[in-house]
Amino acid sequence: MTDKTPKQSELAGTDTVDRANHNTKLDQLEAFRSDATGEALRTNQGVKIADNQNTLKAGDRGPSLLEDFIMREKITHFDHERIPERIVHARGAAAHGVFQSYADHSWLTKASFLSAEGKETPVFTRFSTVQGSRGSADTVRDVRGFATKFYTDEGNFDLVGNNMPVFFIQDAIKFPDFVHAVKPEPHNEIPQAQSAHDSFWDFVSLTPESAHMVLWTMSDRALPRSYRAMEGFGVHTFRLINAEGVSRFVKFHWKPVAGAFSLVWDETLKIAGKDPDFNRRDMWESIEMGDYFEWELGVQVVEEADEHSFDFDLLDPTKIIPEELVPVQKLGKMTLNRNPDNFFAETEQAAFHIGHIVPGIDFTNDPLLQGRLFSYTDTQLLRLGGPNFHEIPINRPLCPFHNNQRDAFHRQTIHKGRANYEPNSIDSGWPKETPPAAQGGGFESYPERVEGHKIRNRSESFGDHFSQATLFWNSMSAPEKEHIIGAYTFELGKVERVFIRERQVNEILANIDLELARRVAENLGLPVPSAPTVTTKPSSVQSSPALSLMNHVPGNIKSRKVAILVANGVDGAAVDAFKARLAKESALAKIIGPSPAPVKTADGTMLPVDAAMDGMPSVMFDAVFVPGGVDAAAVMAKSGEAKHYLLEAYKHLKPVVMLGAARPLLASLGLQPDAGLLEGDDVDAVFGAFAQALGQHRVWDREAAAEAIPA
Ligand code: HDE
Repeated sequence: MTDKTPKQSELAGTDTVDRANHNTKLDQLEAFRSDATGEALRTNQGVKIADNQNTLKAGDRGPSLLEDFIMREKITHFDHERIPERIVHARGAAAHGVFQSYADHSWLTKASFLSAEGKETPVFTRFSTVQGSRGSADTVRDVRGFATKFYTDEGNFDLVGNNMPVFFIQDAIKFPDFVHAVKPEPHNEIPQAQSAHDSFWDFVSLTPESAHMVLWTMSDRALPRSYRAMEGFGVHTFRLINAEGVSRFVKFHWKPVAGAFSLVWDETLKIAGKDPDFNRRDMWESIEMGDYFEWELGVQVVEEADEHSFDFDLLDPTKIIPEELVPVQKLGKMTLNRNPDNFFAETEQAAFHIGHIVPGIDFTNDPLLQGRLFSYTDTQLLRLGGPNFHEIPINRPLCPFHNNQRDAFHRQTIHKGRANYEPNSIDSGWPKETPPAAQGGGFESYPERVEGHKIRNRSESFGDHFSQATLFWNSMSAPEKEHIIGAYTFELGKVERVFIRERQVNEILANIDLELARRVAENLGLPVPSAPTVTTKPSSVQSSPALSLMNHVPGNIKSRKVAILVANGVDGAAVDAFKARLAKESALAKIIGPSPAPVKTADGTMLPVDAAMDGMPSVMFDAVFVPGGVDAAAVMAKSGEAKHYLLEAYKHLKPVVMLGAARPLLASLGLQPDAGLLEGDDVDAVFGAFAQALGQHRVWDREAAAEAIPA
């Protein structure tokens, strides 16, 4: 490990255009990045290999010889290539980037990465789904992990959160039960990457503390359109501590610069088959194009004196602090701007741990958080093969680290000193402790006063499981409520045991909202509950606008993807004009044809096609544009595939635009007019309305009409 801390300015702000130069800089900073360009093929012992095609044999057709150390080394290494996947969050993708502090936040924390305006810290962020295996599809209904490693100049700080601000359980001891219940069932390992099965609903219907989080997972939050369009949350209450030793409670938030918006359910099912790498690909391709992912880091701050002034317990991880009570204060911005060079070495071997904190940050007694402090190191010991996982390049702090820990599997550091203990005089006492100080001092735990009897008990203040679930429900828009009802109906409809369906409806949903319970019960053909089974004091906040995704739509069309449907005879000028308008708004276009072959425009020019309709179906896009051209419109009018493309986009509430000669095609589809179904003679006539509709993400008013369209 070098003692030289890389300057983030040397890492940041690069893109593919500058990739060669960028990589050269990284190679200088990070000697562990390997580039084989111009290098000979060698064994792991450094011997040059003359023949990588044939095993050593006794004669042309003879048996292979055991002495072939080159073949044996290669096959042995291959046989051991896999490591255990993460027990949860196995499916994920990650990117490098930079965090930049907006200001000197030293009134709040002495953490040095937040100590100055513009201060930059390298980061690595991994997004994940929870339930499925490493090879499962991206777009399943699930919580998304949102884990960020800040390589600060005082050591690594890992913010290991989710895209939902609460959790299913209150105490870590229930985690194995919860995970067993949600994972594929033990007898047949079905279903993959889904919670729609008996054991999950059995557990959550018997565990009322899960009601709030299950409601989030039945909402559109569980179907993100893009990682860039998700909020992130630290979930637990943490402490931030300043140089004077003043501690304040905080909840961490990531606010996406792009806004927050989701896919629709039918779309997610189709994408899971047509492009299982949908979210991963979106992040990879966007970063390669220089279209970076950005979030603002924010905190809700609660003074120590106000710890008990809420109608919930700050230590209870099934509760949010409504943003209407405590606003989110922005601390800085994260930009993910560089893809990993190697998935396994970086994304798969990344070891996040809620216990990786730096001076100025500390824990609270949230019993879920406390249990996590044990789990994350423990899990890496097996997954990454021993206690030296911190030496794997992606996990190494970028600041120096020296101590007297030694040996164990895969040790890489070669210690030069003669003393591996402390105190010592042989090495003049080095490495030495650093007393805590305002800045740059050693880590010091917040001296919270703690006393109590040794008991296994749940605090009474953790006893309300429904008031915030009701708050979430009340904060949803009408379409979002319909989606939640649809999700419960779908999931419980997959539950074979009717008594589990009934328990969820009667003992959980009826306590959240009777109308929700009624609608789901009717859909499932169950008796409708007439009253809650528990009495809940309503939340002090009636409705929280911050909870509805409708209040997070971007309003612009930056980075949105539009399919331009073409065929021979297409109006090439309209294609160009539309693309130019999209480019001006930083939106993206792909030319989609009947096949991958180029098409001939009406004026005889050859127009390259990015993909065929079946190669890039409408579910890959946010909107569809049909440019017109008499011959092209005639081709499409006869094409079932083209009509399906348009109807599917319509069904998924996407803006659909038809120009010129394509307008009769729109009429032939017999769709009910709405603000996202646009037609006109030229691009200028429709573009404003198109951008307006797409800026709202989806045409929500269309939903009832879209139900008539076959899926
Ligand atoms: Fe995790 N969790 N978790 N978790 N978690 C893991 O660590 C665990 C919890 C979260 O991209 C594991 O390295 C326990 C809450 C993320 O690599 C494991 C409990 C939150 C990731 C583990 C929780 C999370 C993990 C599996 C209850 C949101 C993926 C592999 C006490 C605040 C990180 C690994 C990545 C991963 C344990 C609850 C988020 C087994 C015991 C609450 C984002 O250690």
